Amino acid sequence: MSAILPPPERIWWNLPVGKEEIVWIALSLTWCLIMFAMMPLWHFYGKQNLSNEAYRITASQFEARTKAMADQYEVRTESAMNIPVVHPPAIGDALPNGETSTGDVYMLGRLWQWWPMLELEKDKSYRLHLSSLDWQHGFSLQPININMQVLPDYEMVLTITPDTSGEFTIVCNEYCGINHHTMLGKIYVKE
Ligand SMILES: [Cu+2]
Repeated sequence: MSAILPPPERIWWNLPVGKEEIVWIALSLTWCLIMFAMMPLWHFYGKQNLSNEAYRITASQFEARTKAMADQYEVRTESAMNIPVVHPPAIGDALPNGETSTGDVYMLGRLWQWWPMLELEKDKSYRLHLSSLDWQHGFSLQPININMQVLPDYEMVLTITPDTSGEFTIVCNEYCGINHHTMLGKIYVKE
């Protein structure tokens, strides 16, 4: 049989299916169903999902809250870029007015910086609020690899408990313009 002859008269879907083909279809269908079931299972048992919440907020509201926190809890500035380093109280810490802290800490993304820098304490919990003042940025905490999309008009709140002390760098991992590669931030975790 060659390609210059017309195809044989036959109805292909009435022909018997080869055994190998049936085996492959059964294998791929089984794998498909396993993967499908893993999506909800892994959501609950994989522990890779961040415990985050999202709220609507305007850029000016978020900027005002971030600035208020930075003004209140600034401990020093980093000489190179003059960015304040802020040491806010954690969830449950006693405040000077006798109340306990809700541990709300703020960090904003904008062209092209993460502001301010945070100094947190190991094994204490915080509610980290993230938003953007202009357009989309990506919060990527290195080297432990926490990733969040940071969008204007939305405030993402992550409940975090740093369990390792040291210096953690935040890089922007959503391309945001000519100085995207310089958009670096810092979180210090003290013992
Ligand atoms: Cu960015």
